[in-house]
Amino acid sequence: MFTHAAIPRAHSALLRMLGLLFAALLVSTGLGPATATAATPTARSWTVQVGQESHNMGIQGMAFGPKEIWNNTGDTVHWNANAAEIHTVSFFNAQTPIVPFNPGDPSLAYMVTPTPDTTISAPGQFRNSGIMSTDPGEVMKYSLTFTGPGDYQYVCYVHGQMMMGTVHVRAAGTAYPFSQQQYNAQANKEKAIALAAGHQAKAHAQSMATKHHVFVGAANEKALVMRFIRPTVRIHKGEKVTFDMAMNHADIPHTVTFGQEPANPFQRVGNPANFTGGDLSSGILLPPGSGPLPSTFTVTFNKKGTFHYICALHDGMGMMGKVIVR
Ligand SMILES: [Cu+2]
Repeated sequence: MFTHAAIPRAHSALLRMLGLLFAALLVSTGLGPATATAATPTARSWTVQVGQESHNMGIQGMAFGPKEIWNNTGDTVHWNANAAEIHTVSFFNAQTPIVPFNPGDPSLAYMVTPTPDTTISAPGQFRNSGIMSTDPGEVMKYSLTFTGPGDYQYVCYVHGQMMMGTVHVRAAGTAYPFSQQQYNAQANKEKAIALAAGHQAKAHAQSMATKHHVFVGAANEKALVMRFIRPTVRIHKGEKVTFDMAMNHADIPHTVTFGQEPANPFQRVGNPANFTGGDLSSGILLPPGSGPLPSTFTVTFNKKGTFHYICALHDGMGMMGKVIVR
């Protein structure tokens, strides 16, 4: 398991970003009433939640809460990280398009690089939060003051078209259609929708899993399940277990890693055809149809014992399991 103490922060952040390679296919609330800012006496500030998660982090939602807000010129919007999963708040344009997230590609560095501006005056201007998460060391809060009217569309580059939002900015003095409390209620609704979608994906995977066929996460267009589905299986010596990405209908990478976690999660370690304990790792697994990397990992257990494993990318969210061999 990676810990913040064991490896440098930048390394950890890179690995977590790698944990979201290709994810592009696919918020508790309430900071109280809006308050006036010093810059403009009548300006207000608004809060939007970024992502949502279940209490145990096993389900990660892919929505802004709320997805749309209406404010006025001079107002400021604060986006608050609301989950361990990484997200961005990105006002994109033709030069900084929404394409599959791959932090390893230098031409996509714009996706993970924060812009220094604190204001935006027209739709089409590029602004980016960088990687947001409740994890220490990542961006917890991102703020922009809107100095011109328009409909500003933004995206989370990590999750692409599945996670978009809009800020509608009108002339100063225009009546506000909703209060922050109403937006908070909308954010709670977004959270409930995302968690329900995650529970549904998990339940479906559970109905298909067997002791010889464990699903490595599950995902749909609203939520990611950061769990092995049947995390504990009991088998006999000489039997196989297949770890399968097939329940991920959104692109998300995972690993199956026994023993020592390799420094590079892409690295394959050990011989899965004859596992008798020690270090064994699948390397990065991707959902079927997501590219050249494998979507399954089959292990033959040739020794009695209890063998613990993790997803090297998401163990911090509790993604781990065990195989008990008798
Ligand atoms: Cu994982």
